Parts: sequence; C-alpha cells; structure tokens
Amino acid sequence: MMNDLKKSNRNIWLGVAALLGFSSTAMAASGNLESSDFVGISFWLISMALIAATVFFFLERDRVAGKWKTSLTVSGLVTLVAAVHYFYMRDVWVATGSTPTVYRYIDWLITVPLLMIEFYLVLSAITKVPGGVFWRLMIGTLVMLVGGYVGEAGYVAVMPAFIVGMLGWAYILYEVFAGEASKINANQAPASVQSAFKTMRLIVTFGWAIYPLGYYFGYLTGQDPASSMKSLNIVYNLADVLNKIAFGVIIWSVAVAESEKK
Ligand SMILES: *C/C=C(C)/C=C/C=C(C)/C=C/C1=C(C)CCCC1(C)C
Repeated sequence: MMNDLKKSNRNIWLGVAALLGFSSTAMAASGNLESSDFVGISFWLISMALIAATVFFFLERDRVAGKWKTSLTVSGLVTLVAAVHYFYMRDVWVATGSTPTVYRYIDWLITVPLLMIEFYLVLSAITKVPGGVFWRLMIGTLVMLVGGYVGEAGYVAVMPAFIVGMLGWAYILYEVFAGEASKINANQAPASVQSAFKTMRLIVTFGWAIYPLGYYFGYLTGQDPASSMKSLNIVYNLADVLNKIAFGVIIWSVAVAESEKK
C-alpha cells in the first residue's frame, strides 16, 4: 500500500516535470504564431496532445499488471520523443515558413522502432516469443527508414531509395500478417489481444501508408517539393495522431482489459 502510494506519487511528479520542461520550451518560441497559420497551429495542437498522451500513459502504468507495464512505458516514450520534435519543428515553421522533412526522420528513427517493439511486447505479455520476431521487425524498420532517408537527403537517387524503403515496409507487413508474429497471435493470444493486434497492424498498413505517399508526391511526381509543403505537413501531423497516440491508446485498452480479467 505504502509502496503503491510512493510509486504513483513518483509518476505524478514525472508528469509535472515533463509539463514544466515543455512549457518553458514552448515559451522560448521565436516569432509569433499567426492565427491564420494552420500548419503552425496544427504543430501546436498536436504537441499538446502528445504531451497529454505521454502523461496519461505514464500515469496509467500504475493501473495495469506488471507484464503490461513496459508496453505503456514505450507508448509514453513514443509520444514524449515526438512532442519534443513537434516543439522544435513548430518553431522552425513559424520562423521560416518551412520545415525540412529530414527533421521528421530524426523522430522516426527513434519512435518507429519503439512502435515496432510494441508488437513484440504485446505478444510477450501473453506468451514466450522468440527473439527472431523482435529482430525481423527491427531490421525491416531500419531498412525502411534508412532507405527513405538516403533518398530524401540526396545521397542516393530518390527512386531506388524509395524502392528499398518500400521493401523494408513490406517485410514488416509480412511479419505481422503472415510471419511468425502473426502465427503466435492467431494461435496463442486471447481474444482481446488478437483484436488489438489486428487493429495495430491495420494502422501499420493504412496509417503508415501516408508517409510513403508523401514521399511519392513530394519527390516522384516532378513537382517542386516546396509547393506541397503546407499540405504535406498537415497530413503528416494528422497521421502522427493516429500512428502514435491512437496506436498507444489501443495498447492501453488491451492492457487494462487483460489486467482486470480475473
Ligand atoms: C510516428 C511516425 C511514424 C509511424 C512514421 C512512419 C514512417 C514510415 C512508415 C515511412 C515509410 C517510408 C517508406 C515505406 C518508403 C520510403 C520512404 C518512407 C521512409 C517515407
């Protein structure tokens, strides 16, 4: 009892510290956010939503059984890392009217592997999962992101880089729809986990498709990437709400359901 109390106090302080840290970053913003600047406002709104989600996942960690705690920690880390990036990208946007997509890769290199690990963690909460599942998901993620990055940064021609990135994504989809991860889910997971797993992989299919589409329209249709900057940023921002916050909420809800099962 005493221990529980201490633990939840610690978590609350963690949340408060995070909030204070972020609001001081926010106040240091250079320039003013114009009320007609929809992209800037979407950065602002979503960074707030990401912070709220972070505090929520960290606090709710106290409510779930031990084996589910890591999943919630990871969900909170994803939204925390993204929130810090959003503050930075918003500042750059307000100051310059543009924000290079390459900034997003720094966020993706940390958050996308963490999102991938969630598949492994969710299955690990219910059964023993071979390490190969973890490594295949990780390798697919890195191939996808490094492929995209070397194309966008101009180290490799955009088309071959895009193809390599697409292959990495296809490998991930294979693993969760037909590979070992999908079989473990189908054969060993209780109904609630199976349904969460299915929703998670739909997000990885349709929610994630938004990013390669952005790459395609930005670089492979022959138009000037700068001209689509505004719409591209709004689309990426909305995609992140689905792929980071909603994804975490699905995991939270299965963690609570499984923890409360008698
Ligand atoms: C929170 C951020 C997320 C979930 C970002 C996901 C990014 C991708 C799924 C990117 C995919 C790409 C390809 C499939 C092909 C190459 C270009 C990329 C990197 C945009």
